[in-house]
Amino acid sequence: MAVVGRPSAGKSTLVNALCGEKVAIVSPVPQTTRNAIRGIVNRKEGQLVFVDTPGQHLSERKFNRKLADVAGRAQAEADLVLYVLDSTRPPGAEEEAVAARLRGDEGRILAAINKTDSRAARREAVEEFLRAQLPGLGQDRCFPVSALRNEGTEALLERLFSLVGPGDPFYPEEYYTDQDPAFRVAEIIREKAINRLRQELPHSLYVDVADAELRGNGTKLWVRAFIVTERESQKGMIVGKGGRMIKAIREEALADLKRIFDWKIELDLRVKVSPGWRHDDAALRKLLDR
Ligand SMILES: Nc1nc2c(ncn2[C@@H]2O[C@H](COP(=O)(O)OP(=O)(O)OP(=O)(O)O)[C@@H](O)[C@H]2O)c(=O)[nH]1
Ligand SMILES: [Mg+2]
Repeated sequence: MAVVGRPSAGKSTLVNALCGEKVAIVSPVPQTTRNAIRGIVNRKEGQLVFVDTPGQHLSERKFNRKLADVAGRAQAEADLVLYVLDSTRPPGAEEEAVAARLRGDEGRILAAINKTDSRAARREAVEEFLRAQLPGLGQDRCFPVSALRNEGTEALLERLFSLVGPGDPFYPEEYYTDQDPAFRVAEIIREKAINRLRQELPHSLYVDVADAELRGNGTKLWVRAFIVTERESQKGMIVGKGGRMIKAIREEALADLKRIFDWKIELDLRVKVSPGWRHDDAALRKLLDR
């Protein structure tokens, strides 16, 4: 099931809540997710595979077009589509564009009206929007949820299990994601870097895991990673005074990685400049074609 919606609607937070594990990284900055990221739920009723996608943004820039392609492919390939809407923001032209891509396909869609915990939530406004934009979507397919507080998610899961037909599981039962360790390490570092540096450099960084190997008879994962930025002037911000910023990013990443993996983790984290990587086809392919 593809999970789609505007940037920052809470898609990744919701996938994590549904899976009960940290599958996808989260930040207040739009366009945090850049890849189709799978989160897997295993129960006695069966297996659900969620495909988290990049937020769909109105922009013709190359980077944004590529992110939209990732989301579009996931939406086309899935059996069902979970459309996540942020009830704290008025639905405008961007939301209409997302809804337009779903219109006519209502039989495959469920809607999650998210952030109902917030005082700014306007659930009725979203329901009205859905009635107007997706007339074929029944009220019984719209689920108010708070991904942040994991509320309303059980009803949604039960409904999903009731909708999918029987079939063989795609993944072994102990899997909750299909991401390889190097990718997860890169994503966790990127989450910490975005959250620390969001005022200064929202989208202009990526993380490259240059080397990773198991050491100590397979007890330790050693990783060398680079935070890659577009401009020399940004390098100083990431390193910080006396190296304080990169040290904080490294420590926060390590704390998460220790929770995720059974290995001891050794992380050698550095900063590198790659001018204009967001306009470079080869760099984008490497990042986005997973
Ligand atoms: N109050 C509230 N905030 C939420 C909820 N779900 C997500 N958020 C916040 O919304 C922001 C965006 O969350 P993400 O899960 O990264 O959103 P996303 O849709 O995956 O965003 P992109 O990957 O950028 O498209 C974060 O600051 C979350 O903490 C919710 O249920 N309630
Ligand atoms: Mg996301």
